[in-house]
Amino acid sequence: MQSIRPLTAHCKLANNATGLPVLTINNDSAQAEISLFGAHVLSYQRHGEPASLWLSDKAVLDGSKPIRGGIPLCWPWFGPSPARVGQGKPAHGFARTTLWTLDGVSDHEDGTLVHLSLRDNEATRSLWPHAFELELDVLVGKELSLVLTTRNTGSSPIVYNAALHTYLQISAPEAVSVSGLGEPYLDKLSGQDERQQGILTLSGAMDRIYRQPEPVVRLKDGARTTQVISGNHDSVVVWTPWLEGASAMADMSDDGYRTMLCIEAAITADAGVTIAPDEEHSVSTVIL
Ligand code: TA6
Repeated sequence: MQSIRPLTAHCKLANNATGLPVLTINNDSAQAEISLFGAHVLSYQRHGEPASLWLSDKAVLDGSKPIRGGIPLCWPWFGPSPARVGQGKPAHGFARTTLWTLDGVSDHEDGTLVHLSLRDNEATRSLWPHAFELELDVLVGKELSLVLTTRNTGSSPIVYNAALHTYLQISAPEAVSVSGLGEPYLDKLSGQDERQQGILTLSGAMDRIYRQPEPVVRLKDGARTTQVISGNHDSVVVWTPWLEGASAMADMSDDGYRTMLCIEAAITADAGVTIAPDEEHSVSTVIL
């Protein structure tokens, strides 16, 4: 890290080895790192506990591609670009590969609050021809809380999809189970609609959109339980690439799949969410 600039008693801004600005937070409850490239939470760890988030040991941190791990923000679409946007645009949108503006950091009793924003510009309009203001509020405390707010600053309605694509750290796939996902899901690997029977365990590649999740999804990993509490989403995505997927990715070690599981608060409905001019919509997740 170079040119370190203290912003508050508990937060510093510095450029990483490749020049990307990264916030480092270390307060009474936890430590975390947030890259301004993508408004991407790279790490979060409560003091005295194992890390909550997984970051690939091969993650590319120079701004040349999306970062593998942490919490990428998929916005304003999820997955491949939908027909209404035009095919062939970057997967998961452009929020995760754009440099955001740091609007403010403040220390509070319940943690350190970071406010980041992104407005439309020539580059974003070339991919998505809309006027918008996107804001991310991150609270780093005994819990990690993210609120992603989309504001329509244009004169016609906008439609968006999104995901807070959270990579959770696990000890081993055999050690974990997930509850609170609800029953109906789309299995993206087979393209079939299925129903979850009981709690979810892991035994192979999985890419699922759970369409009626409970507000709290619980990841049990041995004696540890992590709660993912989300709001204003329409689905929860569960993804693990397993060995076959991991070995096909340049930015993940072959055995990387053994220590991560994505549980993502998402807006995945084809219709997305429509926001009228001057209106806004937020989607949120809390890792507890
Ligand atoms: O959230 C699951 C997913 O959409 C998968 O289909 C999988 O490909 C993953 O995200 C990672 O996408 P990325 O573009 O980051 O490689």
